[in-house]
Amino acid sequence: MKKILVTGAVGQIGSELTVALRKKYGDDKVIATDIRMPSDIELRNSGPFEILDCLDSHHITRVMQIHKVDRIYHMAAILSAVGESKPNQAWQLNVNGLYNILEAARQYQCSLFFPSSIGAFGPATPKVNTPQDTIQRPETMYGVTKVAGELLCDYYHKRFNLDSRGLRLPGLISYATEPGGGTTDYAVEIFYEAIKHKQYTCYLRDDCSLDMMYMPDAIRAMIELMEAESSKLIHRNAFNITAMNFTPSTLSESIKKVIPEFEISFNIDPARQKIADSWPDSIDDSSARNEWGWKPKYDLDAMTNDMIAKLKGKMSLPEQQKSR
Ligand code: AKB
Repeated sequence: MKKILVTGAVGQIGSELTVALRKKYGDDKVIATDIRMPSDIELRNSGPFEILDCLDSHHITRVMQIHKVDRIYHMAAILSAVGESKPNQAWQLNVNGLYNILEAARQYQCSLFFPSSIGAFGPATPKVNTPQDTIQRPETMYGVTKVAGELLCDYYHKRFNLDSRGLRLPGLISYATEPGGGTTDYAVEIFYEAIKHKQYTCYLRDDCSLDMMYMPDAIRAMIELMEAESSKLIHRNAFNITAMNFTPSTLSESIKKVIPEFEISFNIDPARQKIADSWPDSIDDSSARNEWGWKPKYDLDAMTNDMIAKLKGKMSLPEQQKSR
């Protein structure tokens, strides 16, 4: 029976991934870890939780030994916008942290999930329908760490036969835990503001096209990839995946169908706009579809409807119950 370790379990992806993994494999089979305690009561009380810093290699191996871990979802990372303001910390956590996890996975013969990103592409990458195998010369520290991560995971697979697998995730939209420090965070913030104030000032241009995905699809993709038949995986460490493609303008049109009074305005943040401009407008995920059957469930309007319904429910809860 699998014992799964999740790093970064308090973050935007980790918090929902931990709950989904506990539902699938059993509460006691999933060890949630992070450098901070979760405020979310369900996450804290539904199974084992350990404070763990991925830069502390001895502590990683101790936790793995104690819990007899045989699969790792390594979600602890610094995102693109924060990575540009703190490049040193981004390298430390995103590359040295991953290296420590890879070494522990090799030692204890664990399978490993690594989240790469559309940020692993750069200005020289073909912008539209970006192929699976293409130029990767990112100009952000976040992108540099993601390419390094993809290569490290490939290396450990080829050299040590480690079962490493990964996805190039697009921007993720979720209601349970807010994102922090990303370039695509506007696509979450906009929903909170639409419900609270019927107005949102966006820091990206109205026509800035990026690939996106609703969190339930992303969580399912991570679990399905790790369960996929190994022999079918050609691009095991960095599958392009996407579910939808929109601009701030088209997202606002979708929100207006549910909240007709909603208005969007723009106050461009040059730093985050520069990052977004260096990423693809849209990516081709046919390798994921062909090699392990990837298929998203939520398109833009389905995501918008669900997001607004779920956020309204969450916002009407008493303060202490709002973290999920
Ligand atoms: C970010 O904006 O940094 C992330 C990503 C696309 O990797 N959401």
